Amino acid sequence: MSGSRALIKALEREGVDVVFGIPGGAIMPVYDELLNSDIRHVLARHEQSAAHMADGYARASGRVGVCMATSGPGATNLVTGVATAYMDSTPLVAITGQVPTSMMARDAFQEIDAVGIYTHVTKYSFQLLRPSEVPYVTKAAFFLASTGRTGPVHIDMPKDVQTGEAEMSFPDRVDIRGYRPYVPPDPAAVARALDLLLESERPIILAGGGVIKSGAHDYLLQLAESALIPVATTLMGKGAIPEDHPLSLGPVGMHGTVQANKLVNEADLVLAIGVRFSDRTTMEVRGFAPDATIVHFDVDPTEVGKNVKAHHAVTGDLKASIGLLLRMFQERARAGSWGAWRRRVEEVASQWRDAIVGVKSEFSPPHILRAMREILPPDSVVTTEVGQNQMWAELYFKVLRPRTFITSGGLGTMGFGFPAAIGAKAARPDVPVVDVAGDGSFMMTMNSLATSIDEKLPVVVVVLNNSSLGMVAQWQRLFYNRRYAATIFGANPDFVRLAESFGAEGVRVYSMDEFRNAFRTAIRSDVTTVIDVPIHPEEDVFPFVGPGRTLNEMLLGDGRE
Ligand SMILES: Cc1ncc(C[n+]2csc(CCOP(=O)(O)OP(=O)(O)O)c2C)c(N)n1
Repeated sequence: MSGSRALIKALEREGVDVVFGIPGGAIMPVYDELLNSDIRHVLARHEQSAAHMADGYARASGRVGVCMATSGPGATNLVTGVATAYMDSTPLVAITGQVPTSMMARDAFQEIDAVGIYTHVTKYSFQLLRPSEVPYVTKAAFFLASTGRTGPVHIDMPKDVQTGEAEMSFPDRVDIRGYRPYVPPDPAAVARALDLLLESERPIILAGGGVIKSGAHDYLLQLAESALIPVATTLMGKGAIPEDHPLSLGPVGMHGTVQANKLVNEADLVLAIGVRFSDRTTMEVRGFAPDATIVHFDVDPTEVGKNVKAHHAVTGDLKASIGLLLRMFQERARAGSWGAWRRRVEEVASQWRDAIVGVKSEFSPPHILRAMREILPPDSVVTTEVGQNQMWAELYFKVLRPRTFITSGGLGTMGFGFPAAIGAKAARPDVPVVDVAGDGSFMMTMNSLATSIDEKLPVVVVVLNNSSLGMVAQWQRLFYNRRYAATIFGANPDFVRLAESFGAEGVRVYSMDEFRNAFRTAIRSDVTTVIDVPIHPEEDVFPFVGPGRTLNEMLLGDGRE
């Protein structure tokens, strides 16, 4: 059997149903073999978008996303998408073609040291050198991507490895020396965490993306409800608890909610679960929860103490750890504790829960996002681009289910949201998928309109159109004396006609009523719809914790701090 046939067979054995990519000379044998398979191929229009599609697919489904590109420029174009996945721990397998082994290290046409590049943005980068290695390496790639702290894995496949023949044996499991991803929690460490929790007077849970990835959200909710502890999240943790739940405070951070930022800083214990304490979450780290004992649960021991000193840590499988903590809590629970803290939490939360701060009109992004939530069924998937659009979504779109909010939290990649939405739609054709976009970000990957039409993967793009690189302009308004260096667009395309030229629907709205009508229609449409929402160019996102500030130094946009 050829290496290409073995690769496709190995993908089939992993249950892969869709691959996102673009072919080229150095990967043609694999593409040819794809024609003999039931695996669907979704043709992207730029490899970066192919990787974002695989990422969106993976995050929406909980499965491993697969993307594919040719050597050289295909491999380099794919990198941003793979790096985005790496920063957000998305399980991905990225396959790149490579020049034949006999041509390697000769600056052959479209040769690039892909392993050298990918090593820095993946859990592991494999280079195949013999066809017989294909089954094992593919199995190992999926195993690495989907276990422990999940993440992208790269396979570089020279063309002669694709065409070469070998006796293949497909392993059912792989054993990778030194890699033991499943670590059960240490019961003594969990018991100590519970002691600290029960000794505390003002506990708060900080839930991160790890809760969603590990599937610990049900245990988390039961723990919060049995103990009546408030739950704040990170940006990546949105959806770890339904955000309309009375115990949910929303996200913490640069653009966190007032209640979450305030209460994290008043807490005397932070139960941090599956978080990496990103600087966008903690802000000035010396002022982060200054009076709190930090108890950190994470699958990845290298996260403990990396950014914030943990007083106590429990490392290992997060779902098992939180499940055990819940059981121990239920065995030892004291009734009626934390009453004064609960009253304080409710006092702050009730004041701010439904607040919209610092907007210029009733037709502003926070109102748009609220209207989206009212209209969308709870299990709809929302992706975001990067910039103000993302932060408005963070603040004002309440996520009700895990895996329904997909955003580039770590790398902050403009252009992520639209292809990620298309990937999510491939995973969840049964639910509406919406990308909350800025005009700048949308212009980075809007050629994916062709993919969404061709492949019948309809999504809705809501372009919050301020004719500028809004987030950078906001910083210029606040910190650079309104000096707009390279942030104001002169000529934006007409997004309605642009959409129509691809065979998509386009509509422009000027009021909340028009938006609601257009959005209701769009989420039922069987073609992609771009809704252009011209907004006031100086709408800013608030609350805002400025760089170098602590979480309780929030700007509210109306002169208030
Ligand atoms: C690929 C990439 N380039 C540059 C940036 C820096 N950056 C962050 S936000 C932003 C502006 C985004 O503009 P737009 O997409 O229109 O969204 P808005 O902030 O207006 O909502 C820029 C340029 C980035 N995050 N990603």
